[in-house]
Amino acid sequence: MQPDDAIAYAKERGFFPADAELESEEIGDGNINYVFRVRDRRSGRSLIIKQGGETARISDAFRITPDRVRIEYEMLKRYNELAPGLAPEVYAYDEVMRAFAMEDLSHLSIMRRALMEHRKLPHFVEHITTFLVQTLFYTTDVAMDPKVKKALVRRFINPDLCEITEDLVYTEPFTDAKRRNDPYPPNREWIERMIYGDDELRREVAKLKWQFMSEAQALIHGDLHTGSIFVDERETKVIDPEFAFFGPIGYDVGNVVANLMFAWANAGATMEDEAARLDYLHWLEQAIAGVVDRFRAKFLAAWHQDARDPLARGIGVAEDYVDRVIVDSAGVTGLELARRIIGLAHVKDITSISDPEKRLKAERTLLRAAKVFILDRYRHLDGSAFVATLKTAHREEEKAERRR
Ligand code: SR1
Ligand code: MG
Repeated sequence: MQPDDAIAYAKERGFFPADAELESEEIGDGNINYVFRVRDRRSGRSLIIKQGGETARISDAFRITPDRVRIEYEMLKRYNELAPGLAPEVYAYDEVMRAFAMEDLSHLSIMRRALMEHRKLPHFVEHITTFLVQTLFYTTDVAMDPKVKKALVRRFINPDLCEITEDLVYTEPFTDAKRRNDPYPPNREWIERMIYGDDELRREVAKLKWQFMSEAQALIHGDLHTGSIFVDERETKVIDPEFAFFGPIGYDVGNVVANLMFAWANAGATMEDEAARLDYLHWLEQAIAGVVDRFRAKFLAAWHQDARDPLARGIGVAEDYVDRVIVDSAGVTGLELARRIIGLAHVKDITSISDPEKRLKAERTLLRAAKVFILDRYRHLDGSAFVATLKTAHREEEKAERRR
């Protein structure tokens, strides 16, 4: 689809009145899809049309089923039911065109950009933890009829998109198995030694990978980074659940946490005014800890209110379950940090750091933290432990820098 095709499509589908004067532009900036905004100049009304091609925007080497568009559309509909107000409204799905129409969120900003502009988002932690608990707890076997859940597992089998994650997140950053990693050249040798050269790290990553591939715990978003969230100072809207499938809850929580850490590294490297920098870093640290701790509190509250499995009411059962989810989230935090620095899909928070020394230091700080999140994930049980690991890695990198 091109912008003109999107106009023709919107007319044909009757999304606008016959006398509308439509304009269209391609606004996608993700790695996979082309996304069109169609707007009526007369009324100012607009909507988004998303269509799924056979390959990824970032590279034709990724062949991915357009069925992901159905998955995304159905997920967004579910989000509107489970977490009202925290996802865009969807209007219509077209099985033949593999396209759907949804609410235009142009009044909001992509969260990654907002954080790179050092904006504080006072409601983000509350919104995202509500989103996580509503969409994740209520799709577990603890809260759902197991037969209904199994039918959903079948409906959301998503092998192509899972394969991307299995390769790009769980395998290649630690092995360079397909020779397509893309480390920052001044860090290449350090990464070879500290990451590819670490056998214990690979052993722990292997355990996390088998878990991702086999644990149908809840219907996860599957790609919940800060490029998949629209925000402003009042609103939060989650988009892009095309990677959704039944997988480990920690995959979503860990992605949110890791991407706040990219913003933390960006702010540390780019904010020149010391007082403003420290203030913003503190806000991000509170957000990181807040995501973990508010997620835990809301998850337990939902459990105590709505768990339906008879075993779920046993003493300590809920606490053990959520502890495991937080530990898994620590592991995924480490994986996401590592893969965005080492692998082929980077994040602008890091690539936009223009001072080479500062970028090198930001990357090594996050990679040091990544190793601890993966290797010592079992001792990350609350938000303060996550922040402590990040700050310890920062201090260690400062010491190493002084020795260089
Ligand atoms: C080929 S897709 C690369 C990355 O972009 C998506 O947003 C996912 O994060 C994926 O890993
Ligand atoms: Mg995406």
